[in-house]
Amino acid sequence: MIDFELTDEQRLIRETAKEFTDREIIPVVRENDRNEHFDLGLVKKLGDMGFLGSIVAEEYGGRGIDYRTYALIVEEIGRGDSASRTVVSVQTSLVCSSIQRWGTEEQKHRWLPSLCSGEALGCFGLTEPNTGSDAANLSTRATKTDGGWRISGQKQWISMGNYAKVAMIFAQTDPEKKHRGLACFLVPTDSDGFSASAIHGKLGLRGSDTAELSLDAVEVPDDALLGEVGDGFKVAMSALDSGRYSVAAGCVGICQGCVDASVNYSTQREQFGKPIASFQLVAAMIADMVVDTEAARGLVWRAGWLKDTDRPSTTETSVAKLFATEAAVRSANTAIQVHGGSGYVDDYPVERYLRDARVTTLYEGTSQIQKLIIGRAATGVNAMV
Ligand code: COS
Repeated sequence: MIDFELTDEQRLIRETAKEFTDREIIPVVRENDRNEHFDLGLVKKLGDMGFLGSIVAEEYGGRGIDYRTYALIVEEIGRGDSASRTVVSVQTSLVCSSIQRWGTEEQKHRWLPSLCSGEALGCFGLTEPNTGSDAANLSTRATKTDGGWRISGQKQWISMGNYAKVAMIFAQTDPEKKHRGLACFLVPTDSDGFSASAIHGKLGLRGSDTAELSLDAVEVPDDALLGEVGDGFKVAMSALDSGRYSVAAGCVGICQGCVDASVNYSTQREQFGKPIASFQLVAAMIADMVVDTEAARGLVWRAGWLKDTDRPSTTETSVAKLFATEAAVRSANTAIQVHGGSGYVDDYPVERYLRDARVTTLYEGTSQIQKLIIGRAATGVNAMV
């Protein structure tokens, strides 16, 4: 049975994440956003707090917490700043959880402690200029050499790609095998032939680093393979099972931030001689945000409970991701409406919430991909072939 009662430990961790967000993140978020500044000092603090790789086992440098507790942390950080939340999600869910699940003991000991502490960053190189939703159809090629592999290709929209020490690179080893030919490699980013360049001009997530990666005949040894040759697609999909969950939890934070900001503003701001909260149309907007927040949180917690109890969770994760990301966009848009003209400038967090929320219905699987996954589970018919 799902139990909504938090344990004392979960309350403490949530409170710690909340205090950290209020003290360390919120005071710098506006300037980082304005300056497109990827704040490495903040990344270090996230690592020091144990917020990177927290679901990784303690023997590899993580905190060994469960998925529901992880969501509490991610929600709080997401309330403060989606750029910081992206660091937590990518590092923890896409990179660390993949290495923990698919890595050899040697790979786990080599990479996880420094990733969990924040000393090193990792990135997830799946998407390419011509490959987004159709993730099995990669152009990046890995060719066998004596004792290793040679990888060539381009990767696009890669969070933290300019700062990562290790990149998970998905590549095709045998095009005839389609998704069963894919392999994932742990590529040190200082390898010869590896380069990254920053992507600027984003609508939101301006405090987040986004890169295009280029691999020009990068040579890696056999032990860079994460999983077996042919496991690449499963490595990617299992990473996204965790990554989509984390994005959803971050969006609960955006929704909650919209409620908090709108309650504050509407109880202070007076028009027609009284606080605007006393107008029914304003109350209705706030009620919509509250409902979206609570529904999104419930769906995230359900997906987390399934993961914590080792039950299948792919469809429920898509449900949570679809609802929470769309709810965050809706709530941010509504929160701006509550704030009026003040919501349109960055004195308040709500315009940033809207800009930052917008990408969440795109990355880690668009809303349309989530609907196809949910629809297939409901009907038994695959609308993707
Ligand atoms: N975990 C582990 N394995 C999985 C899995 C999961 N969550 N989902 C599917 N697989 C496995 C299947 O079991 C199947 O294995 P076999 O080859 O042994 O049969 C294989 O992967 C292929 O499964 P399927 O053909 O069903 O693929 P899907 O329909 O699941 O995938 C979509 C198609 C479109 C859903 C997938 O390509 C996708 O999610 N695309 C979006 C990609 C994305 O999110 N990109 C953003 C990148 S991060 S910014």
